[in-house]
Amino acid sequence: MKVIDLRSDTVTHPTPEMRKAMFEAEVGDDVYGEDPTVNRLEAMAAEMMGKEAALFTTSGTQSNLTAVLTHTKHGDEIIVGDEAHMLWYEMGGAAALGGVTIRTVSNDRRGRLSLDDIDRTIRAKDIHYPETRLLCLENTHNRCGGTVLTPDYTNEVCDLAHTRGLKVYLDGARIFNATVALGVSACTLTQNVDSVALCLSKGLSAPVGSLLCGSKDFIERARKFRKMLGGGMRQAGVIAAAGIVALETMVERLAEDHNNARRLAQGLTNIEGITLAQDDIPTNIVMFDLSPELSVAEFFKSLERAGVKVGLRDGRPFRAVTHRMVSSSDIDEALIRIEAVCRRLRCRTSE
Ligand code: TLP
Repeated sequence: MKVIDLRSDTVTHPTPEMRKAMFEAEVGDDVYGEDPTVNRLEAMAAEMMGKEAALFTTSGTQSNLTAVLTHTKHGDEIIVGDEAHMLWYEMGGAAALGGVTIRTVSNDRRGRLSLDDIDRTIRAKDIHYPETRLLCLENTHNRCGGTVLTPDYTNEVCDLAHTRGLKVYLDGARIFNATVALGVSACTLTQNVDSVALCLSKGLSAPVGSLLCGSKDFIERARKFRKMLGGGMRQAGVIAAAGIVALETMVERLAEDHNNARRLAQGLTNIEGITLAQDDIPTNIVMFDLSPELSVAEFFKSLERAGVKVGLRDGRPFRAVTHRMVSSSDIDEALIRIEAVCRRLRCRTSE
Protein backbone atom coordinates (compact mmCIF):
# COMPACT_ATOMS: atom_id res chain seq x y z
CA MET A 1 0.00 0.00 0.00
CA LYS A 2 1.37 3.41 -0.95
CA VAL A 3 1.51 5.77 2.01
CA ILE A 4 0.09 9.16 1.02
CA ASP A 5 1.94 11.66 3.15
CA LEU A 6 0.07 14.94 3.46
CA ARG A 7 1.70 16.07 6.73
CA SER A 8 3.77 18.75 5.03
CA ASP A 9 5.46 19.80 1.80
CA THR A 10 8.71 19.50 3.80
CA VAL A 11 8.58 15.73 3.16
CA THR A 12 9.44 16.17 -0.52
CA HIS A 13 12.65 14.51 -1.72
CA PRO A 14 15.18 16.07 -4.07
CA THR A 15 14.56 15.39 -7.78
CA PRO A 16 17.04 13.34 -9.87
CA GLU A 17 18.17 16.63 -11.46
CA MET A 18 18.92 18.03 -8.00
CA ARG A 19 20.89 14.92 -7.01
CA LYS A 20 22.95 15.19 -10.20
CA ALA A 21 23.61 18.90 -9.58
CA MET A 22 24.67 18.07 -5.99
CA PHE A 23 27.03 15.36 -7.21
CA GLU A 24 28.65 17.70 -9.70
CA ALA A 25 28.62 20.89 -7.60
CA GLU A 26 31.69 23.07 -7.66
CA VAL A 27 32.52 23.90 -4.03
CA GLY A 28 34.78 25.99 -1.79
CA ASP A 29 34.84 27.13 1.83
CA ASP A 30 31.78 29.35 2.18
CA VAL A 31 32.93 30.85 5.49
CA TYR A 32 35.70 32.46 3.36
CA GLY A 33 33.01 33.37 0.80
CA GLU A 34 34.67 30.99 -1.65
CA ASP A 35 31.93 28.56 -2.56
CA PRO A 36 30.94 29.49 -6.13
CA THR A 37 27.70 27.50 -6.00
CA VAL A 38 26.54 29.16 -2.77
CA ASN A 39 27.49 32.55 -4.21
CA ARG A 40 25.46 31.83 -7.32
CA LEU A 41 22.43 30.69 -5.33
CA GLU A 42 22.59 33.80 -3.11
CA ALA A 43 22.82 36.08 -6.15
CA MET A 44 19.85 34.33 -7.78
CA ALA A 45 17.69 34.61 -4.66
CA ALA A 46 18.57 38.28 -4.16
CA GLU A 47 17.61 39.05 -7.74
CA MET A 48 14.33 37.14 -7.54
CA MET A 49 13.36 38.96 -4.33
CA GLY A 50 14.50 42.35 -5.69
CA LYS A 51 17.05 42.81 -2.90
CA GLU A 52 20.76 43.69 -2.99
CA ALA A 53 22.04 40.55 -1.31
CA ALA A 54 21.11 37.17 0.17
CA LEU A 55 22.42 34.71 2.73
CA PHE A 56 22.07 30.91 2.50
CA THR A 57 20.89 29.54 5.85
CA THR A 58 20.22 26.04 7.11
CA SER A 59 16.46 26.45 7.57
CA GLY A 60 13.49 28.79 7.66
CA THR A 61 13.80 28.89 11.43
CA GLN A 62 17.43 30.00 11.19
CA SER A 63 16.52 32.70 8.65
CA ASN A 64 13.74 34.01 10.88
CA LEU A 65 15.94 34.16 13.96
CA THR A 66 18.87 35.66 12.05
CA ALA A 67 16.53 38.35 10.70
CA VAL A 68 15.29 39.19 14.21
CA LEU A 69 18.85 39.33 15.60
CA THR A 70 19.97 41.58 12.75
CA HIS A 71 17.02 43.98 12.91
CA THR A 72 16.88 44.38 16.70
CA LYS A 73 18.90 45.04 19.84
CA HIS A 74 18.52 43.09 23.09
CA GLY A 75 15.49 44.48 24.94
CA ASP A 76 13.61 45.66 21.84
CA GLU A 77 10.09 44.58 21.02
CA ILE A 78 8.84 42.92 17.84
CA ILE A 79 5.28 42.51 16.57
CA VAL A 80 4.12 39.23 15.06
CA GLY A 81 0.72 37.74 14.24
CA ASP A 82 -0.79 35.55 16.95
CA GLU A 83 -0.83 32.65 14.46
CA ALA A 84 2.71 33.27 13.17
CA HIS A 85 5.10 30.39 12.66
CA MET A 86 7.74 32.51 14.43
CA LEU A 87 5.55 32.53 17.52
CA TRP A 88 4.32 28.94 17.50
CA TYR A 89 7.01 26.70 16.14
CA GLU A 90 10.43 28.22 16.63
CA MET A 91 11.19 27.40 20.26
CA GLY A 92 10.71 31.03 21.27
CA GLY A 93 14.14 31.66 19.74
CA ALA A 94 13.54 35.36 19.23
CA ALA A 95 12.97 35.81 22.97
CA ALA A 96 15.40 33.16 24.20
CA LEU A 97 18.35 34.07 22.01
CA GLY A 98 17.44 37.52 20.69
CA GLY A 99 16.33 38.96 24.04
CA VAL A 100 13.32 40.63 22.44
CA THR A 101 9.77 40.84 23.72
CA ILE A 102 7.29 39.33 21.30
CA ARG A 103 4.07 41.31 21.07
CA THR A 104 1.16 39.79 19.15
CA VAL A 105 -1.60 41.23 17.00
CA SER A 106 -4.41 38.87 15.93
CA ASN A 107 -4.22 37.35 12.51
CA ASP A 108 -7.53 37.38 10.65
CA ARG A 109 -8.62 34.29 8.70
CA ARG A 110 -6.55 35.44 5.72
CA GLY A 111 -3.34 35.79 7.73
CA ARG A 112 -3.53 39.59 7.88
CA LEU A 113 -2.94 41.94 10.80
CA SER A 114 -5.27 44.92 10.85
CA LEU A 115 -3.60 48.27 10.28
CA ASP A 116 -5.43 49.73 13.29
CA ASP A 117 -4.20 46.94 15.54
CA ILE A 118 -0.63 47.41 14.31
CA ASP A 119 -0.87 51.15 14.82
CA ARG A 120 -2.19 50.69 18.37
CA THR A 121 0.43 48.10 19.26
CA ILE A 122 3.49 50.12 18.23
CA ARG A 123 4.90 51.72 21.39
CA ALA A 124 4.97 55.45 21.87
CA LYS A 125 8.19 57.04 23.07
CA ASP A 126 8.01 56.69 26.84
CA ILE A 127 10.57 56.01 29.53
CA HIS A 128 8.68 52.86 30.54
CA TYR A 129 8.49 51.24 27.12
CA PRO A 130 10.82 49.10 25.07
CA GLU A 131 11.38 50.25 21.47
CA THR A 132 9.14 48.51 18.95
CA ARG A 133 11.67 47.78 16.25
CA LEU A 134 10.29 45.18 13.88
CA LEU A 135 7.02 43.96 12.37
CA CYS A 136 6.85 40.44 10.94
CA LEU A 137 4.47 39.19 8.25
CA GLU A 138 4.05 35.66 6.85
CA ASN A 139 3.20 34.88 3.21
CA THR A 140 1.73 32.37 2.54
CA HIS A 141 0.35 31.98 6.02
CA ASN A 142 0.81 28.48 7.41
CA ARG A 143 -1.65 28.33 10.32
CA CYS A 144 -4.19 30.42 8.41
CA GLY A 145 -4.44 27.72 5.74
CA GLY A 146 -1.90 28.80 3.13
CA THR A 147 -3.58 32.17 2.68
CA VAL A 148 -1.94 34.84 0.58
CA LEU A 149 -1.09 38.45 1.40
CA THR A 150 -1.56 40.72 -1.62
CA PRO A 151 0.99 43.31 -2.79
CA ASP A 152 -1.43 46.14 -1.88
CA TYR A 153 -1.90 44.89 1.67
CA THR A 154 1.84 44.29 2.13
CA ASN A 155 2.63 47.79 0.87
CA GLU A 156 0.07 49.39 3.19
CA VAL A 157 1.56 47.59 6.19
CA CYS A 158 5.07 48.63 5.13
CA ASP A 159 3.99 52.28 4.76
CA LEU A 160 2.52 52.29 8.25
CA ALA A 161 5.46 50.49 9.84
CA HIS A 162 8.04 52.68 8.13
CA THR A 163 6.20 55.87 9.05
CA ARG A 164 6.33 54.72 12.67
CA GLY A 165 10.05 53.89 12.45
CA LEU A 166 9.78 50.06 12.27
CA LYS A 167 11.41 47.66 9.86
CA VAL A 168 9.34 44.95 8.18
CA TYR A 169 10.44 41.33 7.85
CA LEU A 170 8.55 38.84 5.71
CA ASP A 171 8.64 35.13 6.56
CA GLY A 172 8.25 33.96 2.98
CA ALA A 173 8.89 30.28 3.60
CA ARG A 174 6.19 29.63 0.96
CA ILE A 175 6.40 32.91 -0.95
CA PHE A 176 6.40 31.15 -4.30
CA ASN A 177 3.06 29.56 -3.48
CA ALA A 178 1.84 33.15 -3.09
CA THR A 179 3.39 34.39 -6.35
CA VAL A 180 1.94 31.44 -8.28
CA ALA A 181 -1.51 31.91 -6.71
CA LEU A 182 -1.53 35.64 -7.45
CA GLY A 183 0.24 35.43 -10.82
CA VAL A 184 2.75 38.12 -9.80
CA SER A 185 6.54 38.20 -9.52
CA ALA A 186 8.13 37.82 -6.09
CA CYS A 187 9.50 41.38 -6.28
CA THR A 188 5.95 42.71 -6.32
CA LEU A 189 5.38 41.14 -2.92
CA THR A 190 8.71 42.10 -1.42
CA GLN A 191 9.52 45.53 -2.83
CA ASN A 192 8.76 47.44 0.36
CA VAL A 193 9.71 44.91 3.02
CA ASP A 194 13.17 45.41 4.49
CA SER A 195 14.03 41.75 4.50
CA VAL A 196 12.47 38.47 3.41
CA ALA A 197 13.30 34.78 3.66
CA LEU A 198 12.26 32.03 1.27
CA CYS A 199 12.54 28.29 1.82
CA LEU A 200 13.96 25.78 -0.64
CA SER A 201 12.96 22.65 1.25
CA LYS A 202 9.17 22.91 1.21
CA GLY A 203 7.17 22.81 -2.04
CA LEU A 204 10.33 23.47 -4.05
CA SER A 205 11.61 20.01 -3.01
CA ALA A 206 15.25 20.83 -2.27
CA PRO A 207 16.65 18.84 0.66
CA VAL A 208 17.86 21.73 2.84
CA GLY A 209 17.98 25.47 3.09
CA SER A 210 16.51 28.91 3.09
CA LEU A 211 17.65 32.31 1.83
CA LEU A 212 17.47 35.50 3.81
CA CYS A 213 17.44 38.54 1.49
CA GLY A 214 17.85 42.26 2.15
CA SER A 215 20.17 45.22 1.67
CA LYS A 216 23.91 44.66 1.36
CA ASP A 217 24.53 46.12 4.78
CA PHE A 218 21.77 44.02 6.37
CA ILE A 219 23.11 40.79 4.86
CA GLU A 220 26.67 41.59 5.92
CA ARG A 221 25.50 41.91 9.52
CA ALA A 222 23.19 38.88 9.18
CA ARG A 223 26.17 36.78 8.05
CA LYS A 224 27.81 37.37 11.42
CA PHE A 225 24.65 36.40 13.30
CA ARG A 226 24.33 33.25 11.20
CA LYS A 227 27.90 32.41 12.25
CA MET A 228 26.96 33.02 15.89
CA LEU A 229 24.08 30.57 15.46
CA GLY A 230 26.46 27.92 14.15
CA GLY A 231 25.24 28.35 10.60
CA GLY A 232 28.55 29.12 8.92
CA MET A 233 28.76 26.18 6.53
CA ARG A 234 31.82 25.10 4.59
CA GLN A 235 31.42 23.26 1.25
CA ALA A 236 27.73 24.11 1.28
CA GLY A 237 27.69 24.22 -2.51
CA VAL A 238 26.69 20.57 -2.37
CA ILE A 239 23.30 21.55 -0.97
CA ALA A 240 23.12 24.97 -2.65
CA ALA A 241 23.29 23.18 -6.01
CA ALA A 242 19.92 21.56 -5.32
CA GLY A 243 18.59 24.97 -4.33
CA ILE A 244 19.57 26.42 -7.70
CA VAL A 245 17.67 23.65 -9.49
CA ALA A 246 14.72 24.31 -7.15
CA LEU A 247 14.57 28.01 -8.03
CA GLU A 248 15.07 27.31 -11.74
CA THR A 249 12.63 24.47 -12.20
CA MET A 250 10.22 24.00 -9.31
CA VAL A 251 8.32 27.27 -8.95
CA GLU A 252 5.78 27.07 -11.77
CA ARG A 253 4.76 23.52 -10.91
CA LEU A 254 3.40 24.67 -7.52
CA ALA A 255 0.18 25.41 -9.44
CA GLU A 256 -0.29 21.65 -9.66
CA ASP A 257 -0.12 21.38 -5.85
CA HIS A 258 -2.72 24.15 -5.58
CA ASN A 259 -5.05 22.27 -7.97
CA ASN A 260 -4.58 19.10 -5.95
CA ALA A 261 -5.34 20.96 -2.73
CA ARG A 262 -8.61 22.23 -4.23
CA ARG A 263 -9.41 18.71 -5.46
CA LEU A 264 -8.80 17.37 -1.97
CA ALA A 265 -10.92 20.10 -0.36
CA GLN A 266 -13.75 19.53 -2.80
CA GLY A 267 -13.69 15.79 -2.06
CA LEU A 268 -13.58 16.37 1.70
CA THR A 269 -16.72 18.52 1.60
CA ASN A 270 -18.57 15.47 0.21
CA ILE A 271 -17.58 13.25 3.14
CA GLU A 272 -20.07 13.04 5.99
CA GLY A 273 -18.36 13.94 9.25
CA ILE A 274 -15.82 16.36 7.75
CA THR A 275 -16.03 20.12 7.33
CA LEU A 276 -13.47 22.45 5.84
CA ALA A 277 -11.95 24.85 8.36
CA GLN A 278 -11.21 27.58 5.84
CA ASP A 279 -13.18 29.76 3.44
CA ASP A 280 -11.26 28.79 0.32
CA ILE A 281 -8.07 27.02 -0.71
CA PRO A 282 -5.73 29.61 -2.18
CA THR A 283 -2.57 27.46 -2.21
CA ASN A 284 -1.44 24.01 -1.05
CA ILE A 285 -2.76 23.81 2.52
CA VAL A 286 -6.14 22.33 3.46
CA MET A 287 -7.45 22.58 7.03
CA PHE A 288 -10.40 20.45 8.03
CA ASP A 289 -12.38 19.51 11.12
CA LEU A 290 -14.26 16.42 12.23
CA SER A 291 -17.82 16.62 13.44
CA PRO A 292 -17.87 16.56 17.25
CA GLU A 293 -19.32 13.04 17.63
CA LEU A 294 -16.25 11.50 15.93
CA SER A 295 -13.09 11.01 17.94
CA VAL A 296 -10.12 13.04 16.69
CA ALA A 297 -7.61 10.58 18.17
CA GLU A 298 -9.32 7.55 16.62
CA PHE A 299 -9.68 9.23 13.24
CA PHE A 300 -6.01 10.15 13.27
CA LYS A 301 -4.89 6.65 14.23
CA SER A 302 -7.20 4.85 11.80
CA LEU A 303 -6.17 7.15 8.97
CA GLU A 304 -2.52 6.48 9.61
CA ARG A 305 -3.26 2.72 9.57
CA ALA A 306 -5.05 3.25 6.25
CA GLY A 307 -1.86 4.83 4.85
CA VAL A 308 -2.84 8.50 4.86
CA LYS A 309 -0.80 10.87 6.98
CA VAL A 310 -2.12 14.30 7.88
CA GLY A 311 -0.98 16.87 10.43
CA LEU A 312 -2.59 17.44 13.81
CA ARG A 313 -1.34 19.96 16.33
CA ASP A 314 -2.47 21.98 19.31
CA GLY A 315 -6.10 20.83 19.06
CA ARG A 316 -6.33 22.80 15.83
CA PRO A 317 -8.02 21.37 12.76
CA PHE A 318 -6.24 18.69 10.76
CA ARG A 319 -3.84 19.97 8.14
CA ALA A 320 -3.21 18.33 4.76
CA VAL A 321 -0.51 19.81 2.55
CA THR A 322 -0.16 18.91 -1.11
CA HIS A 323 3.22 18.65 -2.81
CA ARG A 324 5.19 17.15 -5.69
CA MET A 325 5.19 13.62 -4.27
CA VAL A 326 1.39 13.43 -4.19
CA SER A 327 -0.36 13.15 -7.58
CA SER A 328 -3.99 13.87 -8.37
CA SER A 329 -4.72 10.12 -8.36
CA ASP A 330 -3.09 9.90 -4.91
CA ILE A 331 -5.54 12.60 -3.82
CA ASP A 332 -8.45 10.53 -5.13
CA GLU A 333 -7.09 7.47 -3.34
CA ALA A 334 -6.62 9.48 -0.11
CA LEU A 335 -10.25 10.62 -0.33
CA ILE A 336 -11.44 7.02 -0.71
CA ARG A 337 -9.44 6.01 2.38
CA ILE A 338 -10.60 9.03 4.42
CA GLU A 339 -14.22 8.32 3.46
CA ALA A 340 -13.85 4.68 4.56
CA VAL A 341 -12.33 5.67 7.91
CA CYS A 342 -15.14 8.18 8.54
CA ARG A 343 -17.78 5.61 7.63
CA ARG A 344 -16.30 3.07 10.07
CA LEU A 345 -16.12 5.65 12.87
CA ARG A 346 -19.69 6.79 12.22
CA CYS A 347 -20.95 3.19 12.35
CA ARG A 348 -19.11 2.61 15.61
CA THR A 349 -20.51 5.76 17.26
CA SER A 350 -24.07 4.94 16.17
CA GLU A 351 -23.88 1.36 17.59
N1 TLP B 1 6.85 24.87 8.84
C1 TLP B 1 6.74 23.43 9.05
C2 TLP B 1 6.59 23.12 10.54
O1 TLP B 1 7.55 23.74 11.29
C3 TLP B 1 5.26 23.49 11.10
C4 TLP B 1 5.59 22.89 8.24
O2 TLP B 1 5.50 21.65 8.16
O3 TLP B 1 4.81 23.67 7.69
N2 TLP B 1 8.01 29.70 8.33
C5 TLP B 1 6.92 29.04 7.95
C6 TLP B 1 5.74 29.80 7.48
C7 TLP B 1 6.90 27.63 7.97
O4 TLP B 1 5.80 26.99 7.62
C8 TLP B 1 8.06 26.94 8.40
C9 TLP B 1 8.07 25.43 8.47
C10 TLP B 1 9.17 27.68 8.78
C11 TLP B 1 9.13 29.07 8.74
C12 TLP B 1 10.43 27.03 9.30
O5 TLP B 1 11.11 26.35 8.32
P1 TLP B 1 12.16 25.20 8.70
O6 TLP B 1 11.34 23.99 8.97
O7 TLP B 1 12.99 25.09 7.47
O8 TLP B 1 12.93 25.65 9.86
